[in-house]
Amino acid sequence: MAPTMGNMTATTARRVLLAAPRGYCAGVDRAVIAVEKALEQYGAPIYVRKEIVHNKYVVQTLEKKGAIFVDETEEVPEGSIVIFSAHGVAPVVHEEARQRRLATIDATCPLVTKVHKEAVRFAKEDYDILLIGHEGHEEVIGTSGEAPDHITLVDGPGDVENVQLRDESKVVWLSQTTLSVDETMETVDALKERFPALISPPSDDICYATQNRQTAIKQVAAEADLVIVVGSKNSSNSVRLVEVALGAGAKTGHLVDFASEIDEAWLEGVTTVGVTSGASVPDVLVEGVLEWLAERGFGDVEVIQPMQESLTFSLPKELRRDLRAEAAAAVAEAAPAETL
Ligand code: 0CH
Ligand code: SF4
Repeated sequence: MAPTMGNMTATTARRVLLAAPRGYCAGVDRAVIAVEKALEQYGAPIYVRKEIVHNKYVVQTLEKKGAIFVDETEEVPEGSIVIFSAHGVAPVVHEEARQRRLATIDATCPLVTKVHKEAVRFAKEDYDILLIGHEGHEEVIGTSGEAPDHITLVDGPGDVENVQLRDESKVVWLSQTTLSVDETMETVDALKERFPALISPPSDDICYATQNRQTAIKQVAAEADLVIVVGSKNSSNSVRLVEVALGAGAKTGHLVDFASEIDEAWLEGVTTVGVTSGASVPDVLVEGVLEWLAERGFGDVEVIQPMQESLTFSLPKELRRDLRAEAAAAVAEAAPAETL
């Protein structure tokens, strides 16, 4: 049956499908606030080892407030304060910081720390550990550093054939927290083919935020001609969102840091644009993209939200301790003498 005029108008109208959950996860929120609070509490400069999270705008904004980002602990002047990024560090980095007499604030996401603990436990039990993740990524370097003699990196399904084990009967897989769920399952299936005794981690290593953002963008992508993911090029979870969108039916997909990077040509023949953002992306950047789209006739925005998120993490313990001490001192100073 031929569509009515009314239906035709509805199906050709320009619209945006905005995925939710998107943007900041609990671990990123905690890490960024940790740098901000440290700057307020101790004053600039505060050193941060590596990008606190993989987002250009976040790093630039914190730099303006007095954070100094360095690649290695040895670049931090002795006696200074250094914050470790959300991606986690190997134990050797803690040791280097001790040797330089640095005061450290560890902003490693608790869900990354959970994977570190799993690695330590399985190494103690003398398992071979197959860590699925991207070679060179900071999280993988940090986790591998917990048990370098027991951990072998497996960088995707294509890397399975290269794996060599000490003992095929005692082997477990773990993973980076920000991988594609589907691709990781492909890697695990291929590993199980080769090593039937392979056991799985006690709980998901790919975190709730990574999984939820992928689930939401899949739903959006199925109806989208173009998907725009806001995020930086070095952000693993953001890059994965583009791949997941393309795999779920989006005709095209692009990763942009800012609205100014969108190419007008991407909109040719497009009626539905899907929009999301990585876990390290503040929503102000998504708002910029939505404004850019609205100016080009894509002002109709529908939110697609398959699930809610409510998780939050408390600040790193070193910072909480000092903030508590300061609050207590302020109360003591404000209190009348007779009540002391
Ligand atoms: O996605 P990756 O791991 O590259 O990092 P990000 O973009 O900074 O997002 C936050 C994840 C931090 C560690 O899980
Ligand atoms: Fe933590 Fe997941 Fe966010 Fe990484 S993406 S910081 S593991 S909550």
